[in-house]
Amino acid sequence: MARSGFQTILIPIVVLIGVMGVAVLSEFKNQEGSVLDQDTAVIIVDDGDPDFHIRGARWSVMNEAGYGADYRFHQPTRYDISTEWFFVDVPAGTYDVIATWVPYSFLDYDVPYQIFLSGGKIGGARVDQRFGPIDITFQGTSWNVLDRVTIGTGEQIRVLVDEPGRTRMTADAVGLVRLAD
Ligand SMILES: [Ca+2]
Repeated sequence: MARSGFQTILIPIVVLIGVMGVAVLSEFKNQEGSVLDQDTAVIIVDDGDPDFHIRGARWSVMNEAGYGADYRFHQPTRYDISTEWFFVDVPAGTYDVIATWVPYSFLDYDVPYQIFLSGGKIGGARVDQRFGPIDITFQGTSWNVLDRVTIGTGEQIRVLVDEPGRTRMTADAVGLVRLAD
């Protein structure tokens, strides 16, 4: 059956609108992602990075989950443990300190993340690692906001977890999200 003149015009227009719609949607997604990817907006220190430090025995590197597809898992031992995330050369400003971890039902329910600025403790939060973080999503990972801090020029910020050796916990990434001035 031959197409009418109306169909001949209408079909290409419908296809064109569909293609334009897909293009606009993908552009919107890219713009949204690029804002969060700027170095000045979010700074992440992951386990295994040079600015991540770990102390104590019976830590295992796990690769099946976590931010960057890795995290550390601690089995109980009699030696005390600690993990630290250092942030150097951070531009002055106000930041939300965020953390992610891989949860298991048998992990510690009271893991203390402490935040230090140039030597002094300025805040932190206690985390129940039986449950995963839920506050925000960034780069496909869920994070909790530990605290909000203001950093001056040249100050160093670090996040410390200091626990007895009997603790079952995981250590993954910690980040700084810069807030608008
Ligand atoms: Ca990781």
